[in-house]
Amino acid sequence: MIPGEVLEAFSLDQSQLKIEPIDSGHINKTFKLIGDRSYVIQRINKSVFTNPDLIANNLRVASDHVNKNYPGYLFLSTLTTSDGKEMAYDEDEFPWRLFPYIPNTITIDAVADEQQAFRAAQAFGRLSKNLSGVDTTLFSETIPRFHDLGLRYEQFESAFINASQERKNSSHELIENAKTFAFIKTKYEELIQSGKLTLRITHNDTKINNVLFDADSGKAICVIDLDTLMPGYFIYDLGDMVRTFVSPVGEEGKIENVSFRKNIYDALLAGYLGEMNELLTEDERASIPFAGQMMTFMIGLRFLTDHLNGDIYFHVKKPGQNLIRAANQFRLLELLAENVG
Ligand code: GN1
Ligand code: MG
Repeated sequence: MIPGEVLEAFSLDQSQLKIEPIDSGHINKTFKLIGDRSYVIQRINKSVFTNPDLIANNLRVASDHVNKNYPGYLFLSTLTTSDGKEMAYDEDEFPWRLFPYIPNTITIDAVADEQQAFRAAQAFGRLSKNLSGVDTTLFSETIPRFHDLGLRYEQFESAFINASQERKNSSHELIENAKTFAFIKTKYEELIQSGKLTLRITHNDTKINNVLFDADSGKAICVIDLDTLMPGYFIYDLGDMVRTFVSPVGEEGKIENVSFRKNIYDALLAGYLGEMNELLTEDERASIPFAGQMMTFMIGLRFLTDHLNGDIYFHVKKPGQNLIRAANQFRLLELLAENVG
């Protein structure tokens, strides 16, 4: 499962470790290594992250900044190989990196209550706040134009043009649905062009399962999955929290169980704004209600695009899985349009 040369590079002894896959990501491969000291090891998807050194560079800049300015803050950095590198390459040239496993922590796939929503949103807000003084030009985009909704819409349109008839048929209804929400893309482009949003360092993957909670106290310990920590707009982080916190079921859940929980929305906003409110401009605050719709539309589109493309980007375990995800997201989008704004 994990190439010997990689374990060796990190001076890990396979015979002393139990290896368990961690199944929640759609892009990278992740394993828990259980032993006297436990770790998390991850293989980076090199077709998605075509320049993994950019990730390592961003994380170095970020960790230097927070360690210097906020010494008590837990920023999860990678452990280095025996020759001091952040990544070890296997024979197929996949980069791997190693993290310490933080004992007694858990991740969750759906928010149970307001306190969880508040704590998780506070954790993501604090990361951005602690990075607000850093020079954003020191960071690179690890995936160019990652959250550019205009680009994502174009990718959807060209996937439609190139899709097989079978894939088009199976997603016909969702395609029509997506088109009715195209106004969100227009609104996004106007907002970006207006220059009203400040470029900040954002996490860009603020799903609820990217927060580690203490298993006993339920406190948020730190945020994880920092591959897309890079310049972005606050609506990306806030929006992805809305997308993944407000419904009692995640993006794989049954469509009839998707719902909008106003109390959770309010709690997450309170947690995030408790950290970020003072940094946001008045114009930015005015776009708070747009954030959730924009990100939910974008991720829904990305799942639909991948279905049309033949499931080449997000990991799928069964046929039609991207379609289920997209349908779930478009249902949530309808609910957000009715309830927020
Ligand atoms: C991917 O692999 P994972 O689960 O951390 C994706 C995110 C999506 C998310 C949807 C690099 O994240 O943008 O929001 O799936 N990451 C990348 O669940 O595309
Ligand atoms: Mg991720």
